[in-house]
Amino acid sequence: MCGIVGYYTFNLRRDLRFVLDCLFNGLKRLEYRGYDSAGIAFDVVDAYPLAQHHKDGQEVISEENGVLESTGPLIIKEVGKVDALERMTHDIVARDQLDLGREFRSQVGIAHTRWATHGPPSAVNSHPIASDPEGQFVVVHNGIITNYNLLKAFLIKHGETFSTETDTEVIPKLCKFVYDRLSEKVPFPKLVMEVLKKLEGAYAVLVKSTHYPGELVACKRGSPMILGIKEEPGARRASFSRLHDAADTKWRNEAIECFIASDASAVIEHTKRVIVLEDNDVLHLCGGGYGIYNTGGENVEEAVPRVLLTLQLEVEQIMKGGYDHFMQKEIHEQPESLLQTMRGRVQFQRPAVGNPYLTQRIKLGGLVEHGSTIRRCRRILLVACGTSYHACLAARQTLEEMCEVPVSLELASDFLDRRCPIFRDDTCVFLSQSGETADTLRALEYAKAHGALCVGVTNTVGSAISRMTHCGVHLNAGYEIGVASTKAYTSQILVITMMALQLAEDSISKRERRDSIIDELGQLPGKVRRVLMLDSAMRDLAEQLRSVSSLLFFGRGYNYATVLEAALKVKEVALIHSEGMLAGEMKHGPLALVDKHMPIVVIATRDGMYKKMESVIQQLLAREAQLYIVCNEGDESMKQYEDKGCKLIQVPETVDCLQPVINIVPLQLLSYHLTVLRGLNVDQPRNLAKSVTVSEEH
Ligand code: UD2
Ligand code: GLU
Ligand code: MG
Repeated sequence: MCGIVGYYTFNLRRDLRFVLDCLFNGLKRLEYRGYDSAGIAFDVVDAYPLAQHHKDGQEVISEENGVLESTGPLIIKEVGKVDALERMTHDIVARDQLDLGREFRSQVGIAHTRWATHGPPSAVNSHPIASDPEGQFVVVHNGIITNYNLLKAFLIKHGETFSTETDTEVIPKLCKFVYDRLSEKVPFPKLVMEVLKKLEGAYAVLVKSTHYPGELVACKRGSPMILGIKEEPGARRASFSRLHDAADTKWRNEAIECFIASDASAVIEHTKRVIVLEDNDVLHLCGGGYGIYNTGGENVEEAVPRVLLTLQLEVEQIMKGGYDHFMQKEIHEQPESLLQTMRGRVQFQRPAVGNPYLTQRIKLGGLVEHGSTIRRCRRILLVACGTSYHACLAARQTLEEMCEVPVSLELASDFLDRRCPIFRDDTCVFLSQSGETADTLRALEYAKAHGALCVGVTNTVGSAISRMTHCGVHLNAGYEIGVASTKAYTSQILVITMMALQLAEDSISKRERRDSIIDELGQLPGKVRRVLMLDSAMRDLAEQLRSVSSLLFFGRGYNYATVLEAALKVKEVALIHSEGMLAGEMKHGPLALVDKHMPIVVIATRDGMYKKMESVIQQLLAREAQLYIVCNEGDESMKQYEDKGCKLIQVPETVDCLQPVINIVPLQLLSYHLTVLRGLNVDQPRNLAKSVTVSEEH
């Protein structure tokens, strides 16, 4: 959830303007994750100033050290958007007569976008949060410290006073508490490790301190964080092998520039060389070098090796690429993203009849080893939150049909609340676009501890879920930035469907059905491209519906998921009350809501539910509802409803179990256009974050 940005440089002479630009650009890249407030802290005094000599009345600046300074940083924070914070910062810089052109030899800047969990969004509760007015320890934090109450009570007993309502404040306070009681000074990371011992919960944290000028410590557990290292051509990579402190002058001649962030999007414009920090890692930046230690290891004083990866991600990839909004771009990307999800995994041509070696038309590399275990399991549980849960619902029937084992669906939070019984012969599948969704992650930990086989389905290689599961499948749908998930949803449905097909590959009786589904997989991207041509029709529809106070969706069978997902989209981005209803439940309550003022979208594409949906349409018409019917192209019998004032949304036909992939697309477009027409923020709906990496205390 939300974002952390850190900037560290040594021996590179960067001016203040550059430092501020790095921090603010980084925060802007992370905006898509959703946030309610933002803040930064940066040095106004150089920790390693250039020494000044006077020679013949001329000032000469040399690289040897001047006096080490240790003044608190400037901290600026406010509720609202990063842009506003940036303007405010420049006003303060001007007011304080700070010179933007002044070069720093060393700079430690930290920045944060907050999605409040403890304490309402306010300037005071925003991060960075300091231990005291002098800013002896200053911290930014993503995540939740679950035992903060105990720690806070402890610190208050020892005379500390708290100025924020956040859980975060215990971190800088504890740093100061521990520091004040040291008998001799210890290296900065060592001090932070002492504090970490006391913390429970999830965090990604950056700490800077006046007691350790020109040093930065970063640590993480549960929340993501990466380190980008910019290497000058020919530069030697200065990594420490052991814990050490700034007094060690060995690193004084090296130059280094580092960018720390919650994800790669904030780093790649500076460098493609990154290290993904692991849980319990403590990163120390000091002088011209860096060291990574792990508190889970045997010897915390010894640096742990971490691979320096080269990112393939391009800046353009995360830009809007010609579209007005990310959500719009991602909706239109679906023909491509679906193809990517299938690439290298599906044999689109039917094998020659009688060839026994070519029956395997689906190959999900990640499931090969565990396939037989999954086939033998007692039941399959699909665990997810939000949109990912809807994808499970859409594909559940196919999984049941192909595997012939009970498949149950679990909302991750409810699964944990109930402490659902899990057995060693269960297979639990965890779906999350980001792979970092906190509730899903906790559910995974729980199921793993109970001995179930855990399978991940995520869009993010290297994400927590991807790493923690026994096996799994990556969506390969490409970066998804819009907070409202669109292309990940359709790829998720596809992946579970492919999983079902692969698990049933030995079944002769299901062969014909399997082949007909796989044949349609090949047609799917083309059909989705065709349904996207409804864009302007959906815009017109949005125009008609823009001021309704409520919008209902009715569907059943495979398309129960479609109506839940469509309603979620309309709620989360267009901020219109909306509900998706199982049409089979209509008579058990919802029908009471229906009158001539109620707009209702009904899914009546041709599948086993078609007749039942027709009867639903008739009952709704009898109550004079305004109907919008999603039906197949060329469905003549639906035309009669057009004459009765219903509007038809005609979509290409595919095999029943893949129809939800097509049906959701016009409804995604509808919610997108509703949002734009209502003048709302499409990519960052209010109160929502892209990856919800905090859960309600479990
Ligand atoms: C892998 C490579 C792909 C290409 C292909 C060639 C990766 C990430 N993918 O794709 O680049 O070389 O092979 O055949 O290197 N996994 C989990 N949990 C999850 C998701 C995945 O444990 O939530 C595991 C999975 O079991 C597998 C690995 O991660 O061992 C890669 O999964 P994948 O879906 O990317 O695998 P594949 O074969 O499509
Ligand atoms: N729990 C912290 C707070 O409420 C951090 C929230 C975040 O990750 O942004 O301030
Ligand atoms: Mg979501």
